[in-house]
Amino acid sequence: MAISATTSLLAAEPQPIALDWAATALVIIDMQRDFFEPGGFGETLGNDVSQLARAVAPCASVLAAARAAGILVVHTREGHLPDLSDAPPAKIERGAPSKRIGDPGPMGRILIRGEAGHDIIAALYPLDDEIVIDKPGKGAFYATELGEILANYGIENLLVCGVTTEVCVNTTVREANDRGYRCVVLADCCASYFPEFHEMGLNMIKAQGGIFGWVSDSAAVLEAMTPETLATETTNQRTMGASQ
Ligand code: C5J
Repeated sequence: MAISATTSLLAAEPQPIALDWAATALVIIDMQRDFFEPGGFGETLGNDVSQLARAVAPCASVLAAARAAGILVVHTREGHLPDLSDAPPAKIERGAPSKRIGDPGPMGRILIRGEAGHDIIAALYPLDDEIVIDKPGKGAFYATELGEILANYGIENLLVCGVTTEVCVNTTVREANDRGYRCVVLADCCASYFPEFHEMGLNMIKAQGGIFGWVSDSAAVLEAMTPETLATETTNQRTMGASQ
């Protein structure tokens, strides 16, 4: 990887990774009311939605740091068109939820674009100039413009946060891995309705020498990404360059 003025080393497993922040995007997956709040899609599936709350504060701290450092921020939302034309019948019919996708609920129709439940939670709400990708599937690359946008910005590395670890986070990381991105999943910025799936979802990414990518956390990112750290890295690299 080319060393640039904005490259620094991020503590991660299975090994630290050098990230060029200018080629890195923060991707925040599906932090929507439909997954976090009672009456939404997650709860209709029988899940304890309170399990996801632990990821919010760490993710908010990384989001604030990324904004301060000028890192590209991308938010995603899982959901469907009001006429359900982008929702496969196999997805709608599956299982025995208390309400199905498109049914009316307390936050509007379940998992439908434009409804209150589809919106991103207040603590992580996108700024007006941030990219929001609406996706009909679990993976953020499937049937979206994400790949084209990342290419236009020269992005090579993704810091990935969001819910749920083993479903949309894992699917997106696998899609990104096949497209050549280096993915770093931030463990405490992700959550699952099933803590054991969260752990295994992370293990699957970092096993076998990082078969799908790396796992790090919010503290490591905050240390590596501050404007001061970036300035120090820049100074170090200038010094190294001068002594060569
Ligand atoms: C799920 C997601 N779990 N965003 N969606 O259905 O992970």
